[in-house]
Amino acid sequence: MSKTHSRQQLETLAIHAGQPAEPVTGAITPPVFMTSTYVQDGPGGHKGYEYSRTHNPTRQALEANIAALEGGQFGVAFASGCAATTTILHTLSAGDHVVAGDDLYGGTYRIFERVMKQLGISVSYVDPMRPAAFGEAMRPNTKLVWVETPTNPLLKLCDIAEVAKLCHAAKLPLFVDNTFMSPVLQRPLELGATAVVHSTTKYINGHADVVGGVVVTSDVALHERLRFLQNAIGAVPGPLDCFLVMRGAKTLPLRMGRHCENGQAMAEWLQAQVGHGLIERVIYPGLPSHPQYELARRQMHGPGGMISFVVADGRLPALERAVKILRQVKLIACAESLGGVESLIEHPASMTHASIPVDKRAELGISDGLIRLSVGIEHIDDLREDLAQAFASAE
Ligand code: P1T
Repeated sequence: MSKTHSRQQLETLAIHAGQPAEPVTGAITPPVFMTSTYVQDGPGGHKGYEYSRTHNPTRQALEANIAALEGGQFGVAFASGCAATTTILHTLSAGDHVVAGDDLYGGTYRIFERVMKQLGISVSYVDPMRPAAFGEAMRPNTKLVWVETPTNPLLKLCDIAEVAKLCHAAKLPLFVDNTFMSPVLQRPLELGATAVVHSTTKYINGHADVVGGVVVTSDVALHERLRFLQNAIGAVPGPLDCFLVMRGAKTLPLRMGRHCENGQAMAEWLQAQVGHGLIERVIYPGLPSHPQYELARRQMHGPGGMISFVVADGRLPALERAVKILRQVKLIACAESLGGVESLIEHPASMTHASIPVDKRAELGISDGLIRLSVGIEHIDDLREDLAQAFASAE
């Protein structure tokens, strides 16, 4: 990020960072460089672009834009959030060890357990709400610390600054998956993280039409290694996807404001129903009932649009009630993913977190009655009305 960038506000950076007018025509919008290769004058006679897996101007524009939003120097874009995670983990070697928070997106857990383990990389999972736990789990062969905050799906928080202190003392890089917050609501690099990871599929793109990922860091050596691996492994996003994510990112600050307003209003409405038969518990960092409400206020610039709630056993068991609700919603879509303009609802135990073994899910608290709601930016009255009619079906 240039000096000019650091003086600008997020609303401005979202629209302008990494996107100067195109030099040939003056086009205000970055062109989609839909090309696999670049013509050279002769061997080695290129203009800095040889092949699109290695360099693509549309991808570079996106990388610069997201880096500026996160307040980092370098962005490295990937074909998905999982591709970003996998490529990061390829900075490790057999025999290395990772300390990670114990509540993670199911696909991230699957990469740790069913992809990296086979390659000789081990992972210890710790309670992300207890920073000291990260220090206690570090071993001589620990090479990397990984957290999501808020976690997916239980919305536990991790004190990034505290964990960063422990990582700095141990000279370990701290990676923070900031997908649930976006750079608008949480600034991990400013809190001491080495790198930020995003599934851009979610809030950054925001329109449910792209799968993508990005890593942002100001660490030169890490950036060089990731840049090498991005090209060597090749999990790169196509130029049209990069263009779409960049277009989505222009309204990120505006959208996050509405996600927070709707999220807060929805969480309060749900909370008011606790104890009346259907809803047992609501988990949302903007509610004083969240066990880390104070940390949320300190670390986050807004509570976000993700709410989890637990349906109680009634005449029917919680699982059946949860399924009824998810089948009955009409405006809110029953679907995996989150962070788009449209509201989505899902059942972690059978959908996003089905790849976590049953006993592990039970241990973590991902119960059969747990429902996760990604509150979109529709009118809150319409969203509440839809949930109310779906709840009525599960009485
Ligand atoms: O889906 P993909 O772009 O590969 O991103 C993976 C990923 C990484 N990190 C977090 C915190 C995530 O939530 C995800 C993807 N999550 C979902 C698809 C979901 O519904 O939770």
